[in-house]
Amino acid sequence: FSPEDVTVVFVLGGPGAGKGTQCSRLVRDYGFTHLSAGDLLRAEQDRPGSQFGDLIRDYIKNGQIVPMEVTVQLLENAMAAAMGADPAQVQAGKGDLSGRKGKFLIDGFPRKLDQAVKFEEAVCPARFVLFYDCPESEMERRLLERGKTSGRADDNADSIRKRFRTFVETSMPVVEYFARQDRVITVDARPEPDDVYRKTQQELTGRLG
Ligand code: UP5
Ligand code: MG
Repeated sequence: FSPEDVTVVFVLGGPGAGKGTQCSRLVRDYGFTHLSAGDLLRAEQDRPGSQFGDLIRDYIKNGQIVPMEVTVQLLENAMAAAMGADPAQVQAGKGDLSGRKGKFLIDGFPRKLDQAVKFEEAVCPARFVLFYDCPESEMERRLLERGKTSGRADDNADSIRKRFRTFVETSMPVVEYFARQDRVITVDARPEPDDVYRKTQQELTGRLG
């Protein structure tokens, strides 16, 4: 996809930082398409006939990062579909996406340095990164609370601990990589959702368009 036609913003932050919560507000007000890598993986896991179902289930439960071939493919397909193209045609190199426009929030991806490099090379460079910064104690509180009703297989104390470890060891280096390139907007994720959103909007002023 060409960056002239397609706008990509990566939305990053630890597990439970509020990425999904803020993305839904941004979708409402700015006309983005929201693509959560985690949601796409969970949908693929539950898709009858998926060859990756068991693999995805296993990785998510253990808070580990699913091999990027799977995730990049799901994101690319979802982007093509959102722009009205047939993903199968695009994969076969036959779909013509030139001139199609799209604005995407890519939530929870890239989580590993090689994914960041690969995606920007193979799919589309990101405009910038929105990073929601939240202490672990607060993220843990939110996830345990959500776990009472979410049905998510990774919203339990054991999986949460593993997700935090992966975030610190593997995903924070991605944020630091973009920060070294001056491409990160950091937003304090501790306040109430509406306050975090107001801050997000202030930071975005002048950076979209
Ligand atoms: N909440 C939100 N904002 C709040 C606020 N300001 N104050 C108080 N409460 C707030 O929010 C989490 C909870 O907190 C909700 O109950 C919300 O109401 C409340 P949410 O907006 O859902 O936070 P989010 O950051 O989206 O949390 P999520 O749990 O989705 O983050 P993860 O990054 O852990 O989950 P994700 O779905 O992205 O990934 C899950 C797994 O998929 C990964 O662990 C990994 O195994 C796999 N994965 C990959 O392998 N590769 C990928 O590229 C992506 C995922
Ligand atoms: Mg989420």
